[in-house]
Amino acid sequence: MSFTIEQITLHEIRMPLREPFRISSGSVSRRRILLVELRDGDGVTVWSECVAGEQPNYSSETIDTAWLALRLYVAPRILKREIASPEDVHAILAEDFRGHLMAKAAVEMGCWALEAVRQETSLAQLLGGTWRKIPTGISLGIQDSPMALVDRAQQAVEEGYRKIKIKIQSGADLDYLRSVREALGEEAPLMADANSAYRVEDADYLARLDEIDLMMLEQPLAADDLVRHAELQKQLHTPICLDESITGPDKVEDMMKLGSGRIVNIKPGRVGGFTAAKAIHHLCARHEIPVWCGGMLESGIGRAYNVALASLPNFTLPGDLSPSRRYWQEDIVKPEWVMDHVGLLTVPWDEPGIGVEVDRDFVGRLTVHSQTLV
Ligand code: OSB
Ligand code: MG
Repeated sequence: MSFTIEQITLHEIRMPLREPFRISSGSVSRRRILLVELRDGDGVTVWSECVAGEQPNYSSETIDTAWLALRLYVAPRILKREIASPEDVHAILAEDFRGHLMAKAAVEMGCWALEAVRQETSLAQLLGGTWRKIPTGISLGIQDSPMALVDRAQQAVEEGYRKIKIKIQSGADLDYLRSVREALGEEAPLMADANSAYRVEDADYLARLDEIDLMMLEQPLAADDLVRHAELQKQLHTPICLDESITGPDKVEDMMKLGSGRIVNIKPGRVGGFTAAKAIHHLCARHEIPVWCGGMLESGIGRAYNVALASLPNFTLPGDLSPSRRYWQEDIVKPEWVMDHVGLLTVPWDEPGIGVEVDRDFVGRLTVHSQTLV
């Protein structure tokens, strides 16, 4: 059964992080989060989240550019239009409309959640999920000293996390990672994420990471530079995982052709939504490329979408899908996202839609700005 979106409301909320999160290209201590509320012709309402940050340091999009793109370009294409299936939304938003993938994804993914509610099924089942529990990793920001990092990593292992990702940059890399490896032992599942902090000229230096035996090195070079990632991968035993570089299935094809990496981080918000995320997942599965679900410090709403996606079968590595408490004093969904003591998060499997309730009163108190589009 087709549906129409009658109303889209944008909300900006502010949520302080429990601890500042520092990556090579910037730091954030309070998130400005863009939530999207979609209402269909039957009055069914769903919430989604745009994963853009406040600054254009991860991608060119920000919460402010996404707001503008949603209002001026995305909403007018979607509102009042008969939509036969959420699978059609990607193409509607792709035609003669470049970029703005995070803005598009917020609406595209919301349409999948809406369809799930309408079919009285869970988002995970609608997407073709199979896993009922998701192994969880933690992403640790750059710390002031190797000792401080070792403390945080040790604590994470005790809490049950199945993968410890360590943000690195020049001046906070080899020594930091070596200290953690020594403290946690050779079996500890460690990886590093550079967020494009290096150049291909650093290849000899980065090759020293091989001794530390990381699961992978995420996005060492620039987002648009698959060619140099391939040069670098030839000089490393450590597998390269691409994050920022992968904006669609075509980039995965390029990665495979060139040899730019061996693992893919899928963030549905980064690739324009679930249709592209599923296509990337299926392509990687066919070529035996492991994938995992990345995170963007989402609220409990964005997390629900990531968890549903991570239930697909080729998500075989732990995702950056930490429980609500890792980020927030109090999350905006009930129940909050929790991880058990062996690092597993439960996929809402039988509840219709995203599987968590949005605490509207709390969202209202956190809201600084709203705009309804019809
Ligand atoms: O590169 O994966 C990244 C957060 C903001 C921007 C980029 C990244 C990240 C993370 C956080 O690593 C992962 C999480 O949400 O826990
Ligand atoms: Mg990353």
